[in-house]
Amino acid sequence: MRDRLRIAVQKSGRLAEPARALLASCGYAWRETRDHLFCIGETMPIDLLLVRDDDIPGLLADGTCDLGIVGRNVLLERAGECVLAGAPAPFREWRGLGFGACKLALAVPQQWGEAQALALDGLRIATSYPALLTQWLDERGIAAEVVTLSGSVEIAPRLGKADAICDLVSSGATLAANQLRATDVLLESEAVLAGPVAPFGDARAEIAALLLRRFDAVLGLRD
Ligand code: PRT
Ligand code: ZN
Repeated sequence: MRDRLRIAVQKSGRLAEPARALLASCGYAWRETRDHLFCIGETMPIDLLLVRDDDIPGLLADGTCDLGIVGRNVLLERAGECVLAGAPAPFREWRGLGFGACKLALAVPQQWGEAQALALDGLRIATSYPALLTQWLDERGIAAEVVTLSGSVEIAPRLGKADAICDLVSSGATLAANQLRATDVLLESEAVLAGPVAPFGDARAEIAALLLRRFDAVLGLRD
């Protein structure tokens, strides 16, 4: 039985500041501990754990954190890994939060013609999202090779490591700088509040409900 809610938030990076701003606009105030990894809530029984975004699904899965603020792309990739391994994901999206918008898109060299861009069979596609890409290819019966890279995906075609890529795009400037163009969008992403599949069975349920009401009020005002 737990009577405080623990939320995992990105420590630094694109979602870190807007996530804290959203929590603050809900009337939530906190103080950081000396290690800068844990924040103790002062106005609500909620504590924050500051982590890398990639760690958030795992922290939800093992119960270290109750909720997390993370990109839908990261959450669904981990969910996809679970499904490919034959197990249901132990977490789900609770709310879209309206910031951190981007697309997971397939991109091909700019000089490719339309027909070539559509014929993905037999090609190597570099990505940091192998589960989402594999699902997408399988749904379409496309037999392409998924090349998993942890970073610098956009440069893979120029290095000869892949023919096409599947990566996050926001402004498109990085694709253009690498002479690539987006063809298909696999996922429309934004930051989401992620939580368990089943409701909490203790005092955390009430705290989570209060936080959700405040999120909804703040997000409603922003629309
Ligand atoms: O350190 P940590 O592991 O926590 O952070 P990180 O470096 O893995 O993540 P971070 O902070 O870069 O991104 C966190 C989340 O922000 C992502 O998971 C997405 O949900 C979201 N997001 C929104 C983006 C972008 N926009 C984005 N543009 N994540 C990455 N990018 C990349 C894009 O792939 C490209 O390489 O930024 C580059 C610039 O994009 P363009 O299209 O504007 O040129
Ligand atoms: Zn990361």
